[in-house]
Amino acid sequence: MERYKQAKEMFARLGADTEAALHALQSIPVSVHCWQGDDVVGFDGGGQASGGIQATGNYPGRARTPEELMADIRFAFSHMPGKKRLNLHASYAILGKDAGKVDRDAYRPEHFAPWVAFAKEIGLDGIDFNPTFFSHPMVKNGLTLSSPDERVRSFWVRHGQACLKIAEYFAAETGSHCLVNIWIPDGMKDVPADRLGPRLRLKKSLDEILSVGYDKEKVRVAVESKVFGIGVESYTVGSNEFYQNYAASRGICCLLDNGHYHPTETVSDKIPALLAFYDRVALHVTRAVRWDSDHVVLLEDELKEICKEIVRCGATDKVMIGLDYFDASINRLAAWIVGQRNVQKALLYALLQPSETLRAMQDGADFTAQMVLQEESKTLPYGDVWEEYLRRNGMEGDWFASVCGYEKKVLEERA
Ligand code: RNT
Ligand code: ZN
Repeated sequence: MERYKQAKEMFARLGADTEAALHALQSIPVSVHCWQGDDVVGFDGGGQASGGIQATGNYPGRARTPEELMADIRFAFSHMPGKKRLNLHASYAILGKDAGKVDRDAYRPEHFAPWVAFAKEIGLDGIDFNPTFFSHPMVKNGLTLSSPDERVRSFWVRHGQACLKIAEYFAAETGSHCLVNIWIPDGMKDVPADRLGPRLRLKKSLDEILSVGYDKEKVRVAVESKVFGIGVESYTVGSNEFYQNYAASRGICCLLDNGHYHPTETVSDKIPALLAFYDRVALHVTRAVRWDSDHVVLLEDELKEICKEIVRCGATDKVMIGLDYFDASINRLAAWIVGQRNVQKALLYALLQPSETLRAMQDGADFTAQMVLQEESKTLPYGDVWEEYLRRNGMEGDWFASVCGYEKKVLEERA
């Protein structure tokens, strides 16, 4: 408390309001991915993730059933401050008596009813959704929506359509919008002979999915590009240029995953570029390390830069923040909590910038003062404001000790 008071004064001197920042932080939703809890396996029989993504490691305690995953989410979320949404994949359908009978192209809202009940029970802000175009026998030769095989292509179109209906159900039940993010693994390991054909088929497939008719207020559709995947290094059908043009021409939005670009490209710079044209931008916050795009989110410079852009563009309600990483080599709940808290920390850091002053300096070409203020602000006591945030959220205890206790009591029993 004492430290917070001092910090408040120090920030005020540089022109930042800690009370306003704490207030704002409390209301920015972060959509937490369900798939960190079980290494992207899901419950519909797909098994280990495929399609150029991979969860490596075999730390004990992976959630194997909906009950286990829900218990883990309930526990992990209790250590995540702020507003939370749940980000589900279609492969997390709870099929019950339809298991083995109903395939992904025919999933219905009822297969997700337990998730809705769960989201309500733990008081979430909403549910977001992802059709699952991987880990399934109908992925043929690495292709789904861009497949030249009409049986394959149409199967995945039906899957996309089914997911829009399920998203409408989520929105109706939760009273909040539902972001539907389309990512497909389609690509080639080696030099393709035809780069246009698959893209034209993808375009046609997406149009067919969107033609199903859905409530555009409640269901927000996004497309997620990627530069390459494991085993799909030479060509990605759903590239950045393809999806940005697709989204712009169809009135949907882009999802930027910060693990999906060339190493010197930054999502922080792409956010304001897109906001000049789009009402909304969706994010997958992750951390790329060499060939992997999905390491646990740490409090790094680019994460701070991303959050600064969201805040100083006045876009906290335009940028839909979601998490996307999966680490099977460490305690999965700790991984979850570390990543979610780091996004919150980076948002707090951004909210505590003297943004207006800095902007005026830039416009006045006072670049020296701008640099000085930016650098001075870096060593202000953000940690003390963060501690106050945790205190106000009733989360000032030792969360890691609590996770270790859960590991002993619950996770180790799953062996
Ligand atoms: C893959 C994409 C995609 C997935 C999730 C599981 O590279 O980032 O978003 O990680 O849908
Ligand atoms: Zn992603």
